[in-house]
Amino acid sequence: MDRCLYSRIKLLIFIIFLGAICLSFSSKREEVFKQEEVDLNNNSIKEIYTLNNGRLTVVEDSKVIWQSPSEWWIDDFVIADSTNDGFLNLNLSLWKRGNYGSSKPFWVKENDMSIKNHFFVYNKDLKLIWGSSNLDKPNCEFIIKDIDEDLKNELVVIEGEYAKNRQCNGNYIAVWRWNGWGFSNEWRSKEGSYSNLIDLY
Ligand SMILES: [Ca+2]
Ligand SMILES: [Ca+2]
Repeated sequence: MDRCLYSRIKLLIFIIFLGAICLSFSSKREEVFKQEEVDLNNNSIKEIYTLNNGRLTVVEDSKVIWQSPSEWWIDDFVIADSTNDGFLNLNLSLWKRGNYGSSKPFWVKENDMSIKNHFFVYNKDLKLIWGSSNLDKPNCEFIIKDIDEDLKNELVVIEGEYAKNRQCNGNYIAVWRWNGWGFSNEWRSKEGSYSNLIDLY
């Protein structure tokens, strides 16, 4: 990893530790309302993105143009160019049953129907362009930001572990980068206790 990215990640971790100390531990899961106005589809009319109780609704010109399935729970959404093609994406951290959707590979005999965390990326037309299968470690928080100033965004996440009480305790910070067909892991921190990544915004 180049020195610039490494030093920025060290700074990021330092700020997160400060954030954790100053702001105490706030559970991201409790934050169930978020609203943003963005013209993602580039038709000069801003859409209103409303996350309420795990469900995301997109309204444009008073009409619902997209809504997440009722059986998903969405933790958070970020509108940012995660694929570095110059266009904004809708990026979701969501919980759902089933490792795969309709595209289950033929060599997988049974779909894992436990509820697990996934990361989905939509294009400007709100079409799914990439969706993870079950993540090995759930993301407690994520941001999409150019942390090494190479004019390309990175996906920075706090990874936790699956727990019965749905509490997400951050154990690692990880940096991922879009590689054209998915996200490659660039870096992962030592195990620790991390939270409040969102306060870096
Ligand atoms: Ca629009
Ligand atoms: Ca970058």
